[in-house]
Amino acid sequence: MENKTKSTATPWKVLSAILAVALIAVSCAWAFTANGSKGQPTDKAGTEAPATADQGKALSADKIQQKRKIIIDTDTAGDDAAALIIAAKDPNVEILGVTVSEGNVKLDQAVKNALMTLEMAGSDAPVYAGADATYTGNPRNVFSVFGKDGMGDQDLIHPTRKAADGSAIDFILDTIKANPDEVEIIALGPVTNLALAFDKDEETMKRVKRYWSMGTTGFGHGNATPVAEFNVYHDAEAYKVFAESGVPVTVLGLDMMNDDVIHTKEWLDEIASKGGLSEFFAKSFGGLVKFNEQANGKAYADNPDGTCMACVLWDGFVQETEACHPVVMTEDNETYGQVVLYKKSYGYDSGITFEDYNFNVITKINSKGFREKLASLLEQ
Ligand SMILES: [Ca+2]
Repeated sequence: MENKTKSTATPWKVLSAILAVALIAVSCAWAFTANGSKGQPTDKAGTEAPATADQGKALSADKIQQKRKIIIDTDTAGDDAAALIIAAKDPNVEILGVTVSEGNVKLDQAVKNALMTLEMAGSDAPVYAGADATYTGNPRNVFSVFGKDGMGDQDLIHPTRKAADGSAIDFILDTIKANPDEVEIIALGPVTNLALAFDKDEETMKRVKRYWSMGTTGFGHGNATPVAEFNVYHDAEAYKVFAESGVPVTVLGLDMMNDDVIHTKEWLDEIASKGGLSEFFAKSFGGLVKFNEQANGKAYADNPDGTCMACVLWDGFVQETEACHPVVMTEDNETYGQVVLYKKSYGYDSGITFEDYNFNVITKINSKGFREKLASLLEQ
């Protein structure tokens, strides 16, 4: 019996010892894991923090790579300035360059306006001078509703930088070649620069990730004529090259200018009183307010280019679009600058259909809070 007892007690002790060692091992593993999953430290909120400074840098580099790469093509006046500010203040955007053409004002003035706006907004994005005449060379009316200098004639424009060397057209093509299918181009003026770039190298222009255009009347009334919007009317031949090339374009027309994206004189005065970039922004609309007061009996300014940039950059701003085939009218008559938009979703009595419906025309925007968001960006 005694031997039997001894013989059963010894394996029990061995088993106990094994269990004790196993428990210690499990405890150590738990303590190691609790110190930070995957061995990394946690911050006070319990979220993972980069283990080393190098890893932190790598994360930042990733974020920079994920930024949207954009080129802004502009004939800089007041509402273009608003668009440039919105883009310059967006941490998720890299402005690769700003290309300028004549339009609202002559080329030299538009370049200075772009440089000054970027400087005020804290951006050192390069500015390239482009077309100083229309696509055909025929002079068009350059009367500016934004004042003689395009920025309200308030003595706002004293840039310390100069335009970058080289042509805007070459800059556009070289940048697309260096970043194929990654660059978005946002057109805020007559698209003369883009049309010239299409002429020079259409294949490269087809490697743009997405085009955005503030242009056309949408499905509404024009501002240059009853059927034409200013940017198209100023250089319809250029818009024809651009629109009828078949590249996909998201289009903001004039019909989307609702009360939320219109600035009253009272609101602009309130913004101007804040000084700094707010004052610069508000005063740049002074010419348009004056024009509307005299021509339309109301002191207000709409902001199509600023609204277009919100469509590009603000999540959920664009709510609905309509796929259309554009035909741009260039005959020298009442229809000059009209863009006929054939809806893909509509069956026309004529039976007419097209191979491509490359225009996505915006038909609904979520513009509530546009002014408030803009005001807060201006104070950043
Ligand atoms: Ca413009």
